[in-house]
Amino acid sequence: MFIDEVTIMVRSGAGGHGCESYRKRADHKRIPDGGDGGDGGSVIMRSDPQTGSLFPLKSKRVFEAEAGGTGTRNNKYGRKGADCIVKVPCGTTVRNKQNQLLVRDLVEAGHEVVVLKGGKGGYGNHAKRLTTLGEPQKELELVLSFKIIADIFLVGLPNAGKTTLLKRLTGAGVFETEYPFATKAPQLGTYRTNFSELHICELPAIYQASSEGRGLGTHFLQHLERARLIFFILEPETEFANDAKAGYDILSGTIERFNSAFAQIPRFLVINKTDAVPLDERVRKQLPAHDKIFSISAKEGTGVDSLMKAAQEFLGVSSHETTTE
Ligand SMILES: Nc1nc2c(ncn2[C@@H]2O[C@H](COP(=O)(O)OP(=O)(O)OP(=O)(O)O)[C@@H](O)[C@H]2O)c(=O)[nH]1
Ligand SMILES: [Mg+2]
Repeated sequence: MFIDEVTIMVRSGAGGHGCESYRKRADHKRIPDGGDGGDGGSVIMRSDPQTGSLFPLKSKRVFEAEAGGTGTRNNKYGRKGADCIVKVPCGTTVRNKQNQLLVRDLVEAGHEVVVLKGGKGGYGNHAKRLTTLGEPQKELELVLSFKIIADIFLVGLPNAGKTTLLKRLTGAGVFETEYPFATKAPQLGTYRTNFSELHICELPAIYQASSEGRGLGTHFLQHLERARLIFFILEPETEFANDAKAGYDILSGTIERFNSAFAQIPRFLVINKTDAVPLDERVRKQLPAHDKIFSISAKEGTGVDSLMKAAQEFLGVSSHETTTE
């Protein structure tokens, strides 16, 4: 299941208490020998490329680090409590629920933030210090929201062939279906050549009434925030629009209504299924001239190589071997 927002409770480990103890020397003098308490564990959030969504955090909502051990006699320090590491997908924003302030944006793999530092252990009475208690446990409620990081997003009307193209490009374990609205959540795959990798994401279908919350709604369009390039997957003929131009208008209108800043994201217009229905030249001329237009068949593979070559060039990744002299 795909979850893009979740609220969790995190608790740091309390510091262990310092120990008050005395050892009796041969001359009967009492020597203080109480050890310090160990520090409590911290709660750390880490972005992890192996974690695909916030779903694993949904069921376990409380994350707690270990408390530090109590100091003991004979100058023995308490054990340090283990940290609690919460793994989140790359692209997770962490906010404090109470004040809504941003704690950190965890974008790159391995980025970390200490969201709650463990309590300091108390002093023992060794070295003639006063014994103190360890710092208590602290807790914090955090709202995590996840935006997919991908180079290319596939958006389109229902049944346009987004899944078919994703599967052809990335070999992702997704399956095309004859019925519309089959893809209910964003699907990810990696397009690999010998020289580079591109992350591709199919978003669920958009149609005329999506903005009113019908079909699958438009909530998932928030993932376009970090998009570098969008492929608008269009069809020469579809039951959801009169022609490719009308389909394009629905997609671009819906995306721009969702967030007007998304109008700036570069787009390629990809007319699919041209094996079955050729694109009418008249319609092609109506499509916006400033966008790049490609005719492909995701099913048969025609045109897909030139589409990806253009995408790689556009994104500045190499599509061929470069030799160094
Ligand atoms: N003839 C032809 N059929 C295609 C092509 N690409 C996809 N299809 C067919 O179109 C139907 C829908 O394909 P999907 O890839 O599931 O489409 P989608 O855009 O992911 O659909 P939703 O996720 O349900 O919105 C399937 O029956 C595919 O076999 C193509 O290039 N040519
Ligand atoms: Mg699909």
